Amino acid sequence: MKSYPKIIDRILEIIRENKTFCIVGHIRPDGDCIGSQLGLALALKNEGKKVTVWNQDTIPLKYKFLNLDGLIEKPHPGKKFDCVIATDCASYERLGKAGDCVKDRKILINIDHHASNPRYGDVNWVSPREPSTGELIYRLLKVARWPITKPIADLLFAAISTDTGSFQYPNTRSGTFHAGAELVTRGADLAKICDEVYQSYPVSRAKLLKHVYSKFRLTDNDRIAWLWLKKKDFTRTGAESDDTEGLIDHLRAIKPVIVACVFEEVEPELTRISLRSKSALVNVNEIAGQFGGGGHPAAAGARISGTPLATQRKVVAAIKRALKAAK
Ligand SMILES: [Mn+2]
Repeated sequence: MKSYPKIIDRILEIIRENKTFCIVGHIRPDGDCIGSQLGLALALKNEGKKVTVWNQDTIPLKYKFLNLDGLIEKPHPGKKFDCVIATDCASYERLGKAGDCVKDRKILINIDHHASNPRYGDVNWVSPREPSTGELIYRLLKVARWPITKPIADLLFAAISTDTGSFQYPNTRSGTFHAGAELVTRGADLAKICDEVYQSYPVSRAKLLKHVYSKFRLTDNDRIAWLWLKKKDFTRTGAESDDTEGLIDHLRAIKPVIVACVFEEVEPELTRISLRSKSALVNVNEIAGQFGGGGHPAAAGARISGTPLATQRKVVAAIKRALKAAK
């Protein structure tokens, strides 16, 4: 690699100096989080490190094949680590229980690509230009000249593929394809990964999709699409909260829609919102920020307290303001 950020050298120096590691990821882990956590874990193990991998939440069904060795465990208190590495985690709070259980450490490294990341680590490699944390881990391994084995290639390919919407989102760059190409050369099983991740939805998710298409609403000249997912919709369809990943893309894919928003009932007066933007002029990271959330310019989220109707009004109004300002 010709040139690379200096921070990589600093991170490699810390890794070389230490022995016990804990790699932590965010609550409700996605493909990028899981692939990055495990890909880095395998690489460190190959270097003779003692590695623990913790995530507060259960791995979604479609990503179970990535956790073959059962490396990802539930966090528990009372363990000591030389070095804790957080991957793909936009804030310390989003580590959930994993964050609570890794307080006994010498150093915290934060590797992430969320623009809203407040740089909560002792050492921070936060690169919002990168479409996935998986690509950051790939570059770390390249600079370190550590072997990219087939299992690592599978994990990093899954991470990059899922966070780029299969190499489709606009933040996908030529370097992303180079990384993907090398990972396939190193044995990443494209057919298997795509089958597990994109072609293996449970029937419950298909039922939830039926709900999406019958219940979504359009407003502001069809430039905003929004949808509510209530607890009863999950009970009725047998779907779980994990099954909601990617549902919003069906709203985003409607031609006139610029911003898509999904409201998910967490508790009667607590709503999780997901936002997607199709325009470089509308930054949903900023919209989510108004409600204490964050993410990326094109994809962000927040958790909002209050009645569902009040939340819906506030959020839709904020989206309308952003669209107006974008003119
Ligand atoms: Mn990510």
